[in-house]
Order: sequence, then structure tokens, then C-alpha cells
Amino acid sequence: MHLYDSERQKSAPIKGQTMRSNAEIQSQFDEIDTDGDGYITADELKMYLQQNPKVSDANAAATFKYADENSDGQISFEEFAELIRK
Ligand SMILES: [Ca+2]
Ligand SMILES: [Ca+2]
Repeated sequence: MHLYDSERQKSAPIKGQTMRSNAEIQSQFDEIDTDGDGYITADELKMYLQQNPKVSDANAAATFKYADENSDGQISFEEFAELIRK
């Protein structure tokens, strides 16, 4: 799962799966939330996205801004789930 790719390719959901279970979303959330505090920070998202070296800092920052709907500087599980389901 690549957040940045999925955002760019909205019209082509990965393997046709538009719905994911909460358990799948939770496990991915936990993978990104490396310090386990229940929120994804810009740094955590960037580290995760840049496992793919093609993702630039600007792209990571744009993805974070897009996901952080209430602009409090962190992505809650609810915001993350929204992002995945879009
Ligand atoms: Ca965290
Ligand atoms: Ca937020």
C-alpha cells in the first residue's frame, strides 16, 4: 500500500479494492505510527512513505497535509481511515 500512489491514482483502486476492513487499516496505521502513541506525525508518515525512494519530501508533506483534515499536525486513526477509504 502506497499512500502517495493511491492518491494519484484515485480512478484506479489497487486490485479493485475500495473497501478495507478496520483490522487491515489498524495494522497499517500501527506500522506507520512507529512510536505507538496513536497518532501519525509528519515525520512518521514521511519515514513510511520514503521507504519508496521516489517519494520526495514535498510529496510526503503534501500527503500529510491532505490526510490531516483538522490541521492539528497529526493524523488520527479516523483521519487515516478516511484517507484509505477515499
Ligand atoms: Ca506516533
Ligand atoms: Ca489531524
